[in-house]
Amino acid sequence: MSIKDQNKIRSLSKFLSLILRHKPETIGITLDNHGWANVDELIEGVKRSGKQFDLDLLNRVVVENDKQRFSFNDDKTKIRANQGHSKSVDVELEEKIPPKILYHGTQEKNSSSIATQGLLKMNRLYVHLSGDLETAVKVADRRVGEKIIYEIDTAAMIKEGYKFFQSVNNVWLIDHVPPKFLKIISTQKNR
Ligand code: HQG
Repeated sequence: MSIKDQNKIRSLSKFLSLILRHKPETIGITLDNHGWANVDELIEGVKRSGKQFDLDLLNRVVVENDKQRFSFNDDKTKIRANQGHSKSVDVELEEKIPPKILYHGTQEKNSSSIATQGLLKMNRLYVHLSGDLETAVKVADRRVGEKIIYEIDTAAMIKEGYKFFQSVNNVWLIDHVPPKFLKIISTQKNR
């Protein structure tokens, strides 16, 4: 696949994340209560917005996606984002016991607020955590600035009755992580 081709798919993926997680109204469509968009309406809407788009490209965005961000329903008439929403939808997340440690990467500038408030979901429906350190570092590196990585003591949280959910693309999600369960494991310059 050429770089240009890869960039086109990546840019469409970003646009679909906007539509299917945050602002379906951008292309004049709606999501149902479970976050599903009608595939035909989505394709027509994206085309109306001026982008070249069709079912083949949509299939490629879904299949080639590095994080498997999107899923079709069984008969491929509907599509939704697997996680990351700010729009209030129920994507039927599975409640699950996580590994003993999960990770969260962010910017150092957030650390004093996190020290007092813990990890908050901010504009999304959940706080996003990862099962591996590498992913947390990548998440932190999405934004400019010194990064900081937290370890979350999930075993202690489970003992206190906290519920964890996992999306179908393996992102760990929770409502809130209070500061007492957080441990800073790395602070370093990234730019
Ligand atoms: C921070 C991407 C100050 C939090 C990624 C984060 C992820 C606080 C930011 C997914 C805070 C919210 C989500 C507090 C949390 N005070 N700042 N008390 N509590 N924050 O984008 O986790 O590629 O909503 O640390 O890979 O960065 O789009 O969350 O920095 O999985 O699929 O507030 O988005 O996935 O930012 O990223 P975000 P996130 P995709």
